[in-house]
Amino acid sequence: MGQTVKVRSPINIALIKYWGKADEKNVLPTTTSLSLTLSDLWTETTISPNERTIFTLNNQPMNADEIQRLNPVLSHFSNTPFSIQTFNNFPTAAGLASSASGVAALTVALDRFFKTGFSFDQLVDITRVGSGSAVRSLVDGFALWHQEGHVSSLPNPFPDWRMLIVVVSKEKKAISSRDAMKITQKTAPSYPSWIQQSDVDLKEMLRAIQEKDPHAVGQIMERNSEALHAVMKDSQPSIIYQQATSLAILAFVKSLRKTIPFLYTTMDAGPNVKILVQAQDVEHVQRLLEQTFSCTVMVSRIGGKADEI
Ligand code: 2P0
Repeated sequence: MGQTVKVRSPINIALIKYWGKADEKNVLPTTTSLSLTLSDLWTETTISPNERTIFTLNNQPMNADEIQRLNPVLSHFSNTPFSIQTFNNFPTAAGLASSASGVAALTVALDRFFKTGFSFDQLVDITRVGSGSAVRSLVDGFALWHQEGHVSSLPNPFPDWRMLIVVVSKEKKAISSRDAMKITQKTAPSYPSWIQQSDVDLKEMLRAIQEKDPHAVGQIMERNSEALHAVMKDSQPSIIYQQATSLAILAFVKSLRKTIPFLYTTMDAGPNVKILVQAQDVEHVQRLLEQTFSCTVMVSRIGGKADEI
């Protein structure tokens, strides 16, 4: 410990979703998930020596609940006091995976600050208990978070891809992913078949990546997202993150495909819609979405991982 360290972690968007834990204590998922990081949407965490430990998020002191949630990560490091300043360059807690990039940045920053010498697999184990999907921000390319807990990656053969994020709402979500996935697992009659279909989707996705078939990747991503929202809806009570505007955007994107064939959507635990698009079409699609829905559309390049800057 000693010098100030600054770490930036990109968010990640799952193409094959994670939704449920086989082992809650060790945060082992019921399915293997696969994602890409977005290099232009990130969390930056700065750790400096300090007389007492303080936490800020976007320049505001973090509340006790938020700090408590970081305990499973913090407990692996020295309790020598330090200050942690965290900044997100995107709306926090709006289905944009802020916990994933936040926890990935925190783990890597603590590791560098205290010069722990943890191996990559040890960092994955520590990160995972802070937030399962955070482990997918620790690697570049297509990140695979395996059912057994470890992480691997595949090179991304599609350098001209971009991701658009249509911000339908910046509100904090009504129910956390952590609680919502528990409800789905316990109550959705279709949860076992969701697991089976996820396995099929993963196998086909890996083949599509290997064969460098962008449309197959997009189609599997879209159907995997639709299945996630269907199994959420099947929970009792129903979990619905999609808003009327989200559904209208999904339909609009489908209709745009007649003229721009490479456009595929995915959604997470929030109302915002993510669209996979080719770089050459970004400006046109962004303008159409902004004009039609009067909402902000963020654009990101793809790639990157949590690392010191
Ligand atoms: C995903 N989500 O694969 C899925 C799709 C949201 C929808 O991973 O309980 O914040 O900390 O492991 O990682 C969000 O869940 O949950 C998530 P915990 P996490 O991206």
